[in-house]
Amino acid sequence: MKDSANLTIGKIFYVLVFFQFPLLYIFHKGHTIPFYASYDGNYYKTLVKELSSDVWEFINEDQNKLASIQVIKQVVQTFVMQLQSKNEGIKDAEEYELVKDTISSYLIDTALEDVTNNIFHLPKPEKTHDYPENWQSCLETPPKLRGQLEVDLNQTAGPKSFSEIATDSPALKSGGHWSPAYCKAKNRVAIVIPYRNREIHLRYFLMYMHKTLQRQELDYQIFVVNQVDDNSFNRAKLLNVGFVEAMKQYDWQCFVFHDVDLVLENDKCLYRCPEMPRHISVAIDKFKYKLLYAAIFGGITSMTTDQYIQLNGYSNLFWGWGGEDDDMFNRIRFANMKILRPPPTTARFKMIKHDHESSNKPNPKRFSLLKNSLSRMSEDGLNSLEYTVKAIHKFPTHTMIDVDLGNDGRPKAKVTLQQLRPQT
Ligand code: NGS
Repeated sequence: MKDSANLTIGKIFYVLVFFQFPLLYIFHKGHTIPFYASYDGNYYKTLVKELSSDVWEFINEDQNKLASIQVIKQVVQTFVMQLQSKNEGIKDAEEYELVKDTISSYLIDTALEDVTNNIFHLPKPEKTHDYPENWQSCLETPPKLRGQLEVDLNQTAGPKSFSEIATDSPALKSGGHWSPAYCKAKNRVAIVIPYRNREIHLRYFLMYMHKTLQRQELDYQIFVVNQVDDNSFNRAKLLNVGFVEAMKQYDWQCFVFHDVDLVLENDKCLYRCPEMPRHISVAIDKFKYKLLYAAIFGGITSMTTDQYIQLNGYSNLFWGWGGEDDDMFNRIRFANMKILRPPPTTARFKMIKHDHESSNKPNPKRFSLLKNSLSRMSEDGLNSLEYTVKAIHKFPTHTMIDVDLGNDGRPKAKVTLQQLRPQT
C-alpha cells in the first residue's frame, strides 16, 4: 500500500519535472522575444484598422483613384515606420511583415467587398439546362476521346464552309449549342471568342473544335463576340460582353475565353469547369510548345461564373493589343485565387499563322494601366460595362453577337464639309 503510494508520488514528480520544462522554456522565451502580444489584442486590432482605413481613404481620394499597388505599399510602409519611430508599435521584422500582410489583405478584401456590393445583377437566363434532371451523369473519362489529333490549319482548299461544318455535326442546336443526347453533361460551358474579321480562322476553329468538344461530352455553346465599331480592338471588353450575353441565354457554370486562332491538338485536355481560374493554352506550336512566361494568362483561359463575377470580369480599358490578360492575372492574385494549368502533354495547340492586324496595334497605355490593376478592380469591369448589341445571329454552328463597344477615347477623324456634300 505504502509502496504503491510512493510509486504514485514518484510518477507525479516525474511528470512535473519533465513536463514543466517546455512550459518554462516558453515562458522564458516569451519574456525575451519582443512579441506584439505585449499589446492587448484589441489595441493591435484597432491599430491595424486605423492604419487600413487611413490607407483606404488615401486611395479613395479623387486624385488617388489610380494609385498603384506600389504607391499603396509605400503609404503602408510610411505608416508602419512612423509607428516604429514612436517606439509604440511594431517590435520586430516579423511583426512588421505581419502588419503589412494584414493591411494588404484588408485592402484586397475591401476592394473585393466593393465589387460584391456594387455588382451588376445577372439577368435570369432564358433556360437553365437542356436535359432531363433524372439522366445519369456522363462518365468521368469520356469514352470517345482520341488523344493526339491531326490538325492541319494550312489546307490548300482552306477550311470547310460553315454549312459543311453544320452538316458534320447534325445534333447541333441553333446558335452552335450542343449537349450529349445520352447522359447528363458534367458541365455547362460557354465558349466565348473575341472576334473581328477573321472568317477563315473561325471556320478552322469550328471545323475542329465542335468535334473535340462533343467527344468531351460537354453541354457547350460557341459565342463569337464580333466588334463592329471602328475603334481599336478591345479583347477584354468583348469577353465581358460575351459573358453577360451568354448568361442571358442559359445557366452556364463556367466560361472558356478562347482566341480564335488556337486549335486544340489533344482532346484529353478537357474544357471542364475548373476549381480555380485556369490558363489552358500552355503549349503552342508557334512558341515551340513552351510557356512564354510564368505569369502568362492569355490565349485560352477558363473560370467559373462565380469566379468571374468575384473578379468583376476583365477590365474594359485595354484598347489595342496587349496587357489585358496580365491585368486579369493581377486580379486573380489580388483575390487570393490560384491559377491552374493543365499538363503541357495534352494542353497542346496549333496557332493559325497571321500578321498583326493594323486595327490592333499595341496599346501604348498598357504598362501604366497595369500599375494600378488593384485600385481599378472594383470599379472597372462587369459593373462598369457599357455596350450596344447591334445584332445576335443564331447560326447553326455558332452564335454571333455584333457589338458596338463605344468610344475608345481616341480623337476621331473630323468629317469635312466636302465629305458631306455629294461630289460633283
Ligand atoms: C505580353 C503581353 C500580353 C500577351 C503576351 C503574349 O507581352 O498581353 O505578351 O503575346 N503583355 C503586355 O504587353 C503588357 S503573344 O506573343 O502571344 O502575342 O498576351
